[in-house]
Amino acid sequence: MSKVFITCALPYANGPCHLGHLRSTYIPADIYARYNRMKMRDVLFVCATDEHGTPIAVRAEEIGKSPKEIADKFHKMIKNDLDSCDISFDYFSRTTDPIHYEISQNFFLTLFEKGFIYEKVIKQPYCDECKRFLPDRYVEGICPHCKGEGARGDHCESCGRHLDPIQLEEPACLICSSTPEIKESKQYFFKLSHFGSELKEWIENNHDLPLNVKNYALQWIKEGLKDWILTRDMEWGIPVPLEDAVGKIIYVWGEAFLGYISSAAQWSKKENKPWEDYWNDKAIHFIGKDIIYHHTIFWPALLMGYGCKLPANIVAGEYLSLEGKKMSTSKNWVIWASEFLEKFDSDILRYYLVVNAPLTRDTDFSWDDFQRRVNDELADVLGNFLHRTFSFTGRFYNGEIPEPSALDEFDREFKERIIEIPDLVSGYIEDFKFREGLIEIIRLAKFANKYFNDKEPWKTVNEKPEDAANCLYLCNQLAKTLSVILTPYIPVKAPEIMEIMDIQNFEGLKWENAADFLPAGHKINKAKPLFSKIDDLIIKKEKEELYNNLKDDDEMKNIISIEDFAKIDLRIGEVIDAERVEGSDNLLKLRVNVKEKKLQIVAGLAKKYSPERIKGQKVVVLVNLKPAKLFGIKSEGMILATSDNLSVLSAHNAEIGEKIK
Ligand code: B3M
Ligand code: ZN
Repeated sequence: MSKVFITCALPYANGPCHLGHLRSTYIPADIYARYNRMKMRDVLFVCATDEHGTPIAVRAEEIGKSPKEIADKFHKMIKNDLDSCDISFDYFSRTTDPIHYEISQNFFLTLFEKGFIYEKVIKQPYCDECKRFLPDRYVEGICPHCKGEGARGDHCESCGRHLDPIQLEEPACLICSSTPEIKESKQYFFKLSHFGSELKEWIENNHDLPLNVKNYALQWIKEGLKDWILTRDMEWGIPVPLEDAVGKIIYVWGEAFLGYISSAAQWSKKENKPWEDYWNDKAIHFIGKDIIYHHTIFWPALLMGYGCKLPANIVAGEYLSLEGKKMSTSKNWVIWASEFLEKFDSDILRYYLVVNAPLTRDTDFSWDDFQRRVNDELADVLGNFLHRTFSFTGRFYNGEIPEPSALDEFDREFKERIIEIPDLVSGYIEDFKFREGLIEIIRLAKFANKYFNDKEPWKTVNEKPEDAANCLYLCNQLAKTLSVILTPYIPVKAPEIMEIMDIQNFEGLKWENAADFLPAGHKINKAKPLFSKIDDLIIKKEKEELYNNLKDDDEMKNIISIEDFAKIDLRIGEVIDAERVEGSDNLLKLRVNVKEKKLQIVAGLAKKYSPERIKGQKVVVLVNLKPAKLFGIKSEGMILATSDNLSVLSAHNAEIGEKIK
């Protein structure tokens, strides 16, 4: 039996789970794990809470508790959240477990002995007020790469790059806000730079890696890899297992990955099966997109150094926004898993978060859209199909699946589609296209409703009973097939369908048998509604609560009326002339023809567009912007472009001067 080792990124034990975590990582991984079990593969699905690192230490300091107390509390909460969402881990551990310490220290030592970890005295920010070095999150400043504000000592949220704390511009101590001085300290470094070409080859030749993951990874390798500092001067963490490293701990990212292994090792001990067999067969990491760097570069390099098989794949889910705005836990613009799951079934959440968008795209949670999908798709399409099938069977056939006779063309088409659906869905799931699989299922349920309507069994049951019997025979078969292939997606409701159909032993149901037909005469139980609609009032209440809890309503004040929008005069313009602004590597001076007039616009596009490249392009221009001077040059409008990678919004098919509204 082939084996699969499946992991989810380890949640930091400094806060509960919200819908974003569930969407990007835990639900997709769980679908995959459940599906693989149904394919009769031997699955080991593990996770743990990540309990070290400065976020937890900082939080502990802020509220006057010990980091372990915080970790204890959130480990419990997170475990609860994931259980409530039916994430079917085989083992869920913690990085404060003694086994994890042992495995991490041994891993560190091996790399040290192999020469992939070396000592170096470096300059580090030191806070004279707090009398200590400021690792990672203890210092904040401006990212040297993207100039993003609030970058942390180890990582920039805006551009996703790994940082060195002394690279930060305008650094400040997070605890006391004073400007740190720079002091020397001995640290241990991992020779990441040594692995550049090996990593490149591995990534390029891994054809299973999803494109979003691959592209990020290659882009970083292109920028060149620098050695990673692997230790910190702080208390909370796993001590560096070397005699002359007193007071130093292993950097959280230097041990967190081993949580995958230490969690599996505990499972091994319990089950008396070697986790190594699973790892060596096929390991798949499910993560959020913010840690692609860590999983495609840093972790594989550590494994190469250690001399261990690399993961087979890394699947990265992108972000979830909320009602069109970035989630923010500090502003309370967030939906916590526990609160949501107290009020709604986990299955409808799983359904919505999967069907909403492909994993490789950012998407939005909106209460209205959630209601619409649940009501239209789960209740009206899927629920309705199942309910009418079961009630009709109960009413007209005494609950027994009727005997079919000669099928007509429509029946045969329907039958074909029932037989084909498990493979179709399976193909998508194997490719991590969970949404596409689900959409095929709903599409077939829609088709089944149409089939039922067109066949009118309520009429033919008297007039042409063999037609009605064929119809109900096939509808019951589809219901059965759906109950199997929906199991990875909605693991609570799918068994309920099986219960109604009196299918025994659903725990052991195999994917391969999903489209095996039940015999005519098989007796089903009484129908009961499976998916109910969500009332408008409930959604209204949830929305009110969300907006009322928003801590910072500044952004809401930013909402503009249609009248405000009407003031914005956007036109299509053509860049007729372009030159660099002397003394600036950012700015271009452009002449833009918007038909009525020609505007001079100074635009910060030079990092992406040369004058030659922008010239002749049709662009979107804000023409009624109050003129301003940039670098002493008058600018009479603004070119619309994305803020991060400066892609100018183009408008090939529009006419120059056209108004946008
Ligand atoms: N604890 C959480 C995150 O950055 C972090 C993941 C560790 S995975 C080894 O999303
Ligand atoms: Zn940055």
